[in-house]
Amino acid sequence: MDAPKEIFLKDYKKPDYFFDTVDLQFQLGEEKTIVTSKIVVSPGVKAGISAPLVLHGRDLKLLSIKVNGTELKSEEYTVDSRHLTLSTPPADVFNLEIVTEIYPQLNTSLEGLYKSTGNFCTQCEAEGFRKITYFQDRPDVMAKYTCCIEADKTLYPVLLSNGNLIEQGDLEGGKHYALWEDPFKKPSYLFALVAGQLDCRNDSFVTCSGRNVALRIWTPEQDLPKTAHAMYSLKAAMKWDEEVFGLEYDLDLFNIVVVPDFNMGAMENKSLNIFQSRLVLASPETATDGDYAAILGVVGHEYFHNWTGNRVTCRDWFQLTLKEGLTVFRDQEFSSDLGCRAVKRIADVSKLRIYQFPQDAGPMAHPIRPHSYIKMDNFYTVTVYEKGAEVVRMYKTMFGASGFRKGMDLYFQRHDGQAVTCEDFYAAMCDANNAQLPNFLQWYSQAGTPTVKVVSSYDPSSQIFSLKLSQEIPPTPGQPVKEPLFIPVAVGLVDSTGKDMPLTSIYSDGTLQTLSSDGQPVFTTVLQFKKKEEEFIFKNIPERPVPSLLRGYSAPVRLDSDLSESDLFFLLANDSDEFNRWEAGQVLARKLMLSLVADFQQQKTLVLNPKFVEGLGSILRNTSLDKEFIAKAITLPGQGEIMDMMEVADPDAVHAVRNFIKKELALQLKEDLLAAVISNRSSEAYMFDHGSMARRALKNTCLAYLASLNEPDVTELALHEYNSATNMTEQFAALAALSQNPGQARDDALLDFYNKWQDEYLVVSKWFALQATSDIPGNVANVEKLLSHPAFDLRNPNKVYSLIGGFCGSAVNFHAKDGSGYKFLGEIVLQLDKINPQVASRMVSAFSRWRRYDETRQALAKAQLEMIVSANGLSENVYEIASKSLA
Ligand code: 0A1
Ligand code: ZN
Repeated sequence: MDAPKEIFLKDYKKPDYFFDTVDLQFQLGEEKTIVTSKIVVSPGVKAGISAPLVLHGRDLKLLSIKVNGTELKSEEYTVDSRHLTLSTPPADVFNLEIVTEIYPQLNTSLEGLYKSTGNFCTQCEAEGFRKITYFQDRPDVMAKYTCCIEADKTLYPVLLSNGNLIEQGDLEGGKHYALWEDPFKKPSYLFALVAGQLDCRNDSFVTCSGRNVALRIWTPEQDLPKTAHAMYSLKAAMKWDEEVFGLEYDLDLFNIVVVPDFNMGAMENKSLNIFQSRLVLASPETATDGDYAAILGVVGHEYFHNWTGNRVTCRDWFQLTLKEGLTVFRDQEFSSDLGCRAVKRIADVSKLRIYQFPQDAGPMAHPIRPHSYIKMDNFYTVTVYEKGAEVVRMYKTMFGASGFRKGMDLYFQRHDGQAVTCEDFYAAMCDANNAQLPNFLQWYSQAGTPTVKVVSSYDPSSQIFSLKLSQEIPPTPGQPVKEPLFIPVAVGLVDSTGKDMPLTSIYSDGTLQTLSSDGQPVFTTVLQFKKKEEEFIFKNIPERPVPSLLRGYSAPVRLDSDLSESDLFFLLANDSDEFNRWEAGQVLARKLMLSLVADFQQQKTLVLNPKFVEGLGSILRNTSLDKEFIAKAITLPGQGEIMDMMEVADPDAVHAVRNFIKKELALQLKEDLLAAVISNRSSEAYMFDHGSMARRALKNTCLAYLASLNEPDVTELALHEYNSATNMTEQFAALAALSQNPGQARDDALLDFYNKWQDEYLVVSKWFALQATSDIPGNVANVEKLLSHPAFDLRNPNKVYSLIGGFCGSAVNFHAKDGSGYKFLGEIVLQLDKINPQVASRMVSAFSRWRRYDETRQALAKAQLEMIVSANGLSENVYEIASKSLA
């Protein structure tokens, strides 16, 4: 390995040269592919000084290089393993022509041009274009592209690239070609090419200005019936973006291609999105409600990138959250508008807590805009994406829907066709609203989850209610000291009957703010909390309220309030803010679980607080509540969330306690749970609508509780649900219920399921994941066995994420005290790294929190990390994660 080099945001420099047009020609072959790239280069501001032109390139064989038609002499350029440098390029606009040879059929990294099930496809974000040809492979170099593809006509009947098809025809020797032209300037990471045997679902969309857009989803013929939901999602996304943001699609063609082998979820290449199969293909029989929802969200996400990412892109990769945070925010809003807002918000916040909070508290903690990286691929993180989306959401919370829209309009007006920074987005938002958000930009540069502490007091004689807020941001690697952040805290005050009190004014920081200017009472107000400590005073409050704090989760912080247990039960039963109603239950559950964990560690007998059982029972029986909300409200916080709150994470104790509570609830609420399962059966055909999904969610959650009892009547019930299910959502939930407990019923069900679905590789992936995540004792051996199952393939990322990624998510088995889980992962990471560094690096991340555990586990995990960093020929991807984890 060349010495890994760290790249810093502060070192950003504008490119010395710009590329006006890029004409690419691909001669695709079985042994080799020849790429000819003709670029019109114009010198930047330094014109005349003629700085060297440095092009990126990796794993390329250079065949020829010409400037203005003349082959360069060997002393006019240098080539090393990463660059091609022209020492003295012409001072004026010139033509550069480079011919390279590449070997896509050998490319298992799935980056650049590679083959997936016999078809050619590309993945260029972040820095994959340099594996296709020598180029200034950076997002601030935007050019107009044409792409001519030549290939065997029988093997590769379909030839696709970005933009419009200009010309196609036959060539000698059974070959054919297609010429594509993209009229929009784009950075190289948005380039794409696909060639192969594919069929398509055809549809169309008429845009708000009346233009007809052809929509095509490409996949092998047998999967076409499974593309209906993705097509529905695409059309819904196109319409939504017009209605909510006034953004219209800008070409006459939009393609989505499905590939089984793909490192990430999907990619927003201009007019040629590429998706991994799981995020497009669905039928009621083979995909769950979760899959359907993911498809809607991701199809939306990639489509929304057309404006937020493609038309306006990032100046450099440090700005990634500019496009990703914003686009995640947009897809979250899209899914909320099409489904149920409260339930979606709960799901998104849960994801943030389960995955992002631990990252932000560990060795890989980084701001949503990192300051440095070794491999950019390692920074497509939950921090950049999900915390980034929370930062965008805060603008909307501050400026309201119409103020946010004004900010977006100004952003496009100013920056269409440009590569810009997070400051540009901030400026558009503030300028459009004639406002400033002091300390807000700190969210972009400071890592770590802030804790907001709230102390409340009420004085009946003056009818004043006060909230004292303070904020604390823990130190993170490289950032020992933190500045205060601007934190919008949405607050409502609930009276003793459970109603929101009207809020007339707030007093803070020496100023009085009158609420409700148009005479309408205000029930939720947003406190602008921007100092280390601040007090907010509410006047004319006739009785002591229960404050409902951080409504809708208005900022990505940990809240530490002085609400009592009875306040929380009161909010669980009454809060008008559905998110906070759920949250009250979660806070109670977290407190309860932590105190039971302490009891468990001291070998005390575990006893469940009857008020908690009663609280959840009354939610379960409350027929006026949304069923999916009920399902979420009765679900306990995950094991990871609790471990994350402990001084020393104890997976065995957390596992035991969570199981104890589950069982106890199932025992005490058995009648209600049974009733919910039975009354939520349905013989209707599968529908992807909120009502049906909510029904299934509640039924499946209740069945999972019941299964924890491991009683014959419940096993009977689960078996009945399994056999009578007509859709994967219910069938898989029943299988999961049956497989909770080791034994014959489990083994039989798993075998039956595999036999039924062995020809559906996406379903087989679920089957892998279910077994991998299992908490049954000694599961390491099972997972090891599954590695050599004929359906498993280390080269397919989706299968790796299901089996190995799934395993790393299981608290008890991955963290097995004998170190067998760690050893298993250590060995696999090294094997994977030879095949696909990006995937290996995602897997090695499971070790990064090793310091959170007891000494025995620490030593075992550390040994694996040390073994990994010292391995020969390690990729930069894995090196970065492993070495930072050890630092
Ligand atoms: N931009 C895509 C995700 C993506 C990122 C990196 C990739 O390769 C390293 C591939 C895809 C999105 O946000 O959907
Ligand atoms: Zn994205």
